Amino acid sequence: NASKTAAQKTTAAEGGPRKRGGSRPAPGRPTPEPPEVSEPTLPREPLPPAPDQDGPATVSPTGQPTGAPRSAVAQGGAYLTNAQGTRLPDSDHSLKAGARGPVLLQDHHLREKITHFDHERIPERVVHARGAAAHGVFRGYGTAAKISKAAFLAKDVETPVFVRFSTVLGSRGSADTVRDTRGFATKFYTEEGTFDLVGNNIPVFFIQDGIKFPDVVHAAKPHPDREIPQAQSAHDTFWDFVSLHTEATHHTLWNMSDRGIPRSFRMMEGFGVHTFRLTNAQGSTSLVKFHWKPKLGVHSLVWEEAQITNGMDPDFHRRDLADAIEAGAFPQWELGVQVFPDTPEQTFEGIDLLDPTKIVPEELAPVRPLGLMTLNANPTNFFAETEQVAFHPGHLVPGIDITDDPLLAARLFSYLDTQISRLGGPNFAQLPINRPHAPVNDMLRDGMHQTAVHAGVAPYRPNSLDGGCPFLAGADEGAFIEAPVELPAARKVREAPASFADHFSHPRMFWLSMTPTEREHIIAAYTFELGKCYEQAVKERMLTVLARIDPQLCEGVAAGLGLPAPAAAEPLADVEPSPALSQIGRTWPVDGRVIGIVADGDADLKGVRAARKTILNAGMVPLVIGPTGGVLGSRNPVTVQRTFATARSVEFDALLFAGVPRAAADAHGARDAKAGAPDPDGPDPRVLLLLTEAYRHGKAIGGWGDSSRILGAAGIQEDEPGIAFADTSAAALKQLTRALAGHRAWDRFPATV
Ligand code: HDE
Repeated sequence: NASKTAAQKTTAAEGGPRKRGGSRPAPGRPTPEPPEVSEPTLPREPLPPAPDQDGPATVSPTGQPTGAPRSAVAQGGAYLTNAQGTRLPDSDHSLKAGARGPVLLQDHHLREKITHFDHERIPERVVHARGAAAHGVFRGYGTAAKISKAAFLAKDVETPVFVRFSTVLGSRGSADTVRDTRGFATKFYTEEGTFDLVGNNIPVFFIQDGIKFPDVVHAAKPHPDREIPQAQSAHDTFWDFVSLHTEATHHTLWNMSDRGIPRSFRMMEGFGVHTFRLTNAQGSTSLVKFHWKPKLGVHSLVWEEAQITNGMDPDFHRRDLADAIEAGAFPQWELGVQVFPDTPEQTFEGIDLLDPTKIVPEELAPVRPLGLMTLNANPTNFFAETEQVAFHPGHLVPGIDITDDPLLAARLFSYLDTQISRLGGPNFAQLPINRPHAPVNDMLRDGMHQTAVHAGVAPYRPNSLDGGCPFLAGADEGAFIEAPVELPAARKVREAPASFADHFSHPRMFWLSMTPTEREHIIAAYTFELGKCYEQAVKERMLTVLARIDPQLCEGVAAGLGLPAPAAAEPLADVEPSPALSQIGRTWPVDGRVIGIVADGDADLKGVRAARKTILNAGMVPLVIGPTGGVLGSRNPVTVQRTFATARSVEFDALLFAGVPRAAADAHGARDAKAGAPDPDGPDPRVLLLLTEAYRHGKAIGGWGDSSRILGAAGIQEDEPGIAFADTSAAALKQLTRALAGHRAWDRFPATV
């Protein structure tokens, strides 16, 4: 969000003080200027007691508000009560027969407190268990009326949304930066009912028919005997399945590409995957594929960076999203559609639109923008919102309908079914996060966790006792009427259309669309994953699959595995590349990028202060990395935000050196087990590690004064790509920012394919 001042964007990412509870600034309302923030070790006054430590605060004993927002604290009243509202005198001691005596079964407060605790967890999602979410708004550009009558698209209106991003394979507590597909599910609370766009960051899927979903998920989940490995596909059962089941080839190739390890949820595309059918006010229909395009561009981690991040900060993506929103740097995506004529064949340029393993290249059908989504508020409570949100691809509104994609059909069944076991019954739509914003007037009654008190006696139709109410709506009253699609006369069969048998033309198109660097990454990813398999037969079979995509890919992976590369069994598909699929070669806004400024007490601190200001003004986040917590310098000191002990390269998009910090002989963590105390004249080894990792990961590295000396210690040449040293901090930053716009110094990566 370029309109926010840079300073407004820094509070959370700099580790600054958090607001208690949720933050929901109204869109457009400025976030207050952040105070200078510090490493937690900086001496300071003790924190004042939190309101709940300080006695009754939010409401007075007579229930009068005292000023603090109720939503910001856990307590809704002055006194602790049990679940029945009875005030409690003690919540720390069980009721006992004497201080040293047995605990009494009659202690209802004890039983209620422990019983509730015992049931605090609900089953995690069978897939997409780990996720993070945010609230926001979607504003239609009002350009969709020609193709859809859905009011939130066709009119220039603002619709509240809730978006949940997720990994697919890992458990709720798994790491964020694993190689996996990411879920991108959006709930639009429209005035005509709730519309859920339950998509992924990859536009194709492993299977063409929903009946195969348990197979692919069983193969990809950890092995059932030892339950390893967690949250990844690098194991035998996954590769066993996908090497036999070649319709998974396209999706797997995307997973092995950089798309499988996104830099941030904010930098991912989203796709509806299936083809949908839109209907306009005149009743004409068109087929569409939904796309989310991130304003910050599509960026990925590099593999080693992703692995280090899994250990350093398993919550990396979750933290990144929440910090950006809390700091006012609201992530944005444009929603767009590729539009195709709704012909009986349901194909476009020979591509079967009902086959979810195929894409339509954007060069053939451009993505037409329909509106802009801005995520501007973090959830107040993870469980109530992120965990309990229930998406369903069948939550549709007038103007948006499904097609006969056989994968979508199974999903339409599955999501309702899964919510019943996950959320404990059929009334999950009454949970606050799932409640439609359109008025609900259904005849669904009773069931587990019913929270509505339905009046009246006639929840049935027809009735006379409620005066015949409620009435049925027609199209003019906004009813959802399924598009009256002609169905061909057909036989009942368990078959797929002939076009579904093509499993290789689109993987080949994807491969051909990649730059040499991206191809290197793909070869390395397959080599890693197959190298983790124990079964030789699985590796060999997978190589025969890769040979059908491209011989270079197959040879590269075979060489890494130490196996012979088989030749393709059939001629390779003759396809054109689609340049839109590559992530490399364009420039993007540097908004929200994190620059680590390395300095110690001897550094040019005036330059550090100036650099901080310049970085903030450019909408980026400066983090000063110093030898210890506290401050650098005494007059006009600079606050240290990360220390050599707490910082790791993965947190930064670029590094800026204000000097070359030397190793302190007594620095814990700076000593090598074998070498003992580091060379007192050399750079601190932890800083050297920062530098070498950032370099290996293609990050921009710069500095001023004589700080370029540090390059020599790491064996880096000053004239290499993405290396930006200059006389002043301003000149170095200028070069550094230019390099950052391309995301990484791609020329630094080897490209032999
Ligand atoms: Fe899902 N999927 N899925 N899926 N899916 C679920 O629903 C399922 C598929 C996707 O953040 C589950 O509420 C079947 C494609 C997302 O809460 C479950 C099939 C796409 C999320 C389910 C698919 C997705 C889910 C588990 C094949 C991309 C997370 C918990 C027929 C277009 C939503 C839940 C969230 C979640 C079933 C295939 C995306 C079990 C049977 C294709 C983003 O119902």
